[in-house]
Amino acid sequence: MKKTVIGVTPLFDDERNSIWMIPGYMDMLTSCGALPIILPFDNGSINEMLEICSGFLFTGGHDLAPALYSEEPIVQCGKVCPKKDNIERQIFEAAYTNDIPVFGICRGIQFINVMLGGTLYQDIPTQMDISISHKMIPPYDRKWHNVNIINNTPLYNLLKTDLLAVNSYHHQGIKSLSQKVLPMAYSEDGLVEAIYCPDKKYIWAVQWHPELSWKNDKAQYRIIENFVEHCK
Ligand SMILES: [Mn+2]
Repeated sequence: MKKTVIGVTPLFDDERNSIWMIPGYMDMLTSCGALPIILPFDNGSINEMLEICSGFLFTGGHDLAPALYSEEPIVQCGKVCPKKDNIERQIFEAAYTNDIPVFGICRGIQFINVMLGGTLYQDIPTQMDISISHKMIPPYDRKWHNVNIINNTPLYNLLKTDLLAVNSYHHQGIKSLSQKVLPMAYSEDGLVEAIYCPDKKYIWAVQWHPELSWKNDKAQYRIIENFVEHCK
């Protein structure tokens, strides 16, 4: 049987002026039987990417440019990457229109929310009254905080649990939720940690990092395996 090809949005290293990738993104997809490919920053090849790829993984990385949700950056906003914002916007719009499966991780959940009209906290510690830290210290394959999974959401139906311990490495998060998505999980301090698009075959995103925990966390592996199954 032919492998399912999944396009992975590129990470960009500003210092080296180079594309790079965290191996976990590739390895977890490979382990689930897919062929992940790192996509280029090539706005002229979106149609070809759609022909080749059965699904797209939106990776972590730089902060989103606040202009994408009509805000000026605050000083605590991190470095942005217009190249990544740009290519991801075009891939997402094409995938959304053509109902191609999409999974978003960390920046990915933030990006999808913003593309569909939502907004972000530019810096959680500055802008939110929070009770837990969302920026864990290594090793990152540990469980760091709990999320409450909402009953009868696709995530609940997949894992059959309403409590999940996850890792957490983010300083931004969803502020206003897009009206085109529904929440699937909240952290105990009220931050949206997982979403899906009810009008699409499969668009899911999580605020945590399965690419760093899938090896020793069966629930995270199952989430990624489920994404790959939907791409077939
Ligand atoms: Mn978190």
